[in-house]
Amino acid sequence: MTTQLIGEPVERREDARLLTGRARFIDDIHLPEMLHAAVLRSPHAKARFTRIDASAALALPGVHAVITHEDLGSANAPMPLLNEDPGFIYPRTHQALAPGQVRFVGEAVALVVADSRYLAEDALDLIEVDYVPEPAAVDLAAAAQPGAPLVHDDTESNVACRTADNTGDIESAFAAADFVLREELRPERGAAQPMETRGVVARYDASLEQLTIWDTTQAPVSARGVIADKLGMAEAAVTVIAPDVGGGFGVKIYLVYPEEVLVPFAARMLDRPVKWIEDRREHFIGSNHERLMVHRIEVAATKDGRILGIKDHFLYDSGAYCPYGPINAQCAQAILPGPYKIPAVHSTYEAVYTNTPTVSPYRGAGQPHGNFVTETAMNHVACALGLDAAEIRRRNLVRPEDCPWDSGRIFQGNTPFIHRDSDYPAQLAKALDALDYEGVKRSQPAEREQGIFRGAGIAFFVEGTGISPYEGVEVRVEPTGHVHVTTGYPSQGQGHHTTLAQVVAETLAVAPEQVVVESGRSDRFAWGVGTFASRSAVVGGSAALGAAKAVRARALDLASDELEVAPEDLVLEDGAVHVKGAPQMAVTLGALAYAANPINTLTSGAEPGLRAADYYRSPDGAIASGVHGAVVVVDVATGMVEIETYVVVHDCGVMINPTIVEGQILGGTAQGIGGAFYEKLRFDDDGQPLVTTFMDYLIPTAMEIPSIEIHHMESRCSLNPLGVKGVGEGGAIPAAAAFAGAVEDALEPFGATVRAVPLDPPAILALIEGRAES
Ligand code: MCN
Repeated sequence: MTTQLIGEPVERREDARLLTGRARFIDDIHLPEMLHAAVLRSPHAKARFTRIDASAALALPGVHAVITHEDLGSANAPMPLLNEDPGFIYPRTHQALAPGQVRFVGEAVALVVADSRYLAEDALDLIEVDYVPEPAAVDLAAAAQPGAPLVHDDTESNVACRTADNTGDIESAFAAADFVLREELRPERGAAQPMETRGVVARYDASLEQLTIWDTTQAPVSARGVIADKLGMAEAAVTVIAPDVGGGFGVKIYLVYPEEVLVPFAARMLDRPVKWIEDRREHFIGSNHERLMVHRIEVAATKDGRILGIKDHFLYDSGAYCPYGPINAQCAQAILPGPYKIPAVHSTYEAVYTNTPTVSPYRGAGQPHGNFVTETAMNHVACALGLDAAEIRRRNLVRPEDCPWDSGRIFQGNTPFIHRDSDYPAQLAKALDALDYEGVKRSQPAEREQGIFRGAGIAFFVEGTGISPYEGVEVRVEPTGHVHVTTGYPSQGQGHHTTLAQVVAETLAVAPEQVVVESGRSDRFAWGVGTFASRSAVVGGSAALGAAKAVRARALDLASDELEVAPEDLVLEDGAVHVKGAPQMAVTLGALAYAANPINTLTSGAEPGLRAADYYRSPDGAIASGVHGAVVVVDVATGMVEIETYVVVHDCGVMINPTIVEGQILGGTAQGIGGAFYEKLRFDDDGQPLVTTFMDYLIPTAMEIPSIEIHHMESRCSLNPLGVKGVGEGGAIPAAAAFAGAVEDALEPFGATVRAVPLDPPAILALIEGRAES
């Protein structure tokens, strides 16, 4: 029997190890003779220095090296720019160690290597740097102004990039409008904060001239290329391994952080293994941030609520460097029209350097921002026109009969944003029903008289997933009958090994337990890009399917020779090829793999083994979509919010594993709620971070996250052979808009208008008291 596995809630094979403490994270790696590193970080947001005096640190017994920019030579060349943008004016990337000028508090200035981390930290205190502080550009809007202190002195302005994306006739749209909404909307700065901080262990084998790096990266194959280049080594001499990684959420795909060059550099220099583990404070200041944007949006509408056009000009805080390109701004811009048929959308972003940590994607990569803007503006237009928030959405949605509907927008990876394979009106109906939206609305007048302020909010989302470039997967049957699956993209908790095994096991008709999956080691699979942008199910899953199908075809060919029966008369079941109607005439996959390596008779040019690799790229990606709905009760005396009901209607196409999909939705939604209600990074006017611990950065725990009701709508994606759309970020994208909409609805008697998230209790009290900034 061929067992169906795709679509089944197969238990995650990763969990037994993870839940019983047998996983191996970077800090679990202990190598003989290993030394420990600590990073000296800038205490200033902007300063120059000419001298680093490390003599006292080096004199400390147990200190092996203090590495500064002068020691690095060509290893300190600027890091690569990962994404181009047509509007770039001043692309600037970071260097491993600041060469005489620092641009944010936390920037790496020197690396100390010592017998222990304690000693290394002590040595940091003994290093003297003759910093001369300079005025810093911290506030986003101020930094964008002419005359602001420059983050990069060789530029004439902090505007790194200015890019427009214009679709449709905007002048006619606004000329025909009965009503124009104008306002400023602001999603604030946050950060991913994975449970495991970053870390690197490196070992140089001088006899083999081989460098091995264990790295909490989301992209080991890509990281290998950059590290080899920086260290002047052949890629073949460098292996990057991403072992168990305790969450990435985008922050671990920087390509590459300073420590990913510095620690291998030190290991090779000292010929001793070196470990560096980021502590939480370092993570707050030395790892990337996300989210802050200021959107000035104008929405043209008819009086019956048809949206005719959107103009949006927004500032995007890039932080001190822009190594990832302004990707978050690109994504925010691409998804501005959401799932709506908006004839004209003109938007321009300005990516602005500030003297704050670099900004790169965090779950959703700009999509939560763009989504918050559009969905919040929808609420405000509805309110101004006296329409219901659900009704205005219903009137503007792209309908199945309109599809394929080209929004005209271009998403990350140069992917056209074309709506297809989804039913937005059905999603809305499902969400409203699950939320009892009408019931909440009906009971509001009586409740308000009793001082109960309950509100309902809904927010659509569309999620660009499965983007280019490619991923590859190799499938190899062993003579033991086991199937070995390898790929270059690693998992940070997404359960890739389980879902890859499902796809391959079903295609080859073997038990999933027979499938051994390895990922995230550049020495096992040398090609690929990385885990980000909710792409692995589409790109990696399809490659796995392609490779497994090729192996199946080869197995049938080999069995045809072995059994002397035509391939069309054969069938693959239970790990063996049978003759149709004569199951006793069979040969196992293991036996075929053995026979496929005829040691004595293999001819030149023939390829041994029962194996295949496939590489898959999806030029149009896949658009996942859905609706979040929240019912909240606001305590108007304290500003506290209780989320009574939280509903997610979600369409990620065929679900390879519904349990994993649910986990992804829950995790994403929890992070979205964090950004909506709790989490905000703040700096003082000099660029000193005011939030560097979990005492100040309030990540919601399981206690704060409400129970989340999930409804799946499984519309097969027509663009890839598995029929899947990604799911990794969808939960995080609309949560802020749904939460904000619900709070605004609850506070309607106070005339509250939400224009920024997070909406923490002080912000909610300000709304109630009419003190919120407009
Ligand atoms: N899946 C499925 N059926 C689908 C779609 C996906 O069963 N129709 C499964 C996939 O096989 C995979 C998981 O769901 O096991 C997520 O798939 P996908 O949406 O393709 O996302 P990626 O695997 O590319 O992971 C990246 C995505 C992103 S961009 C962030 S950020 C994020 C996320 O995944 N970071 C995570 N989820 C995370 N989950 C954990 N635990 N840790 C992170 O760091």
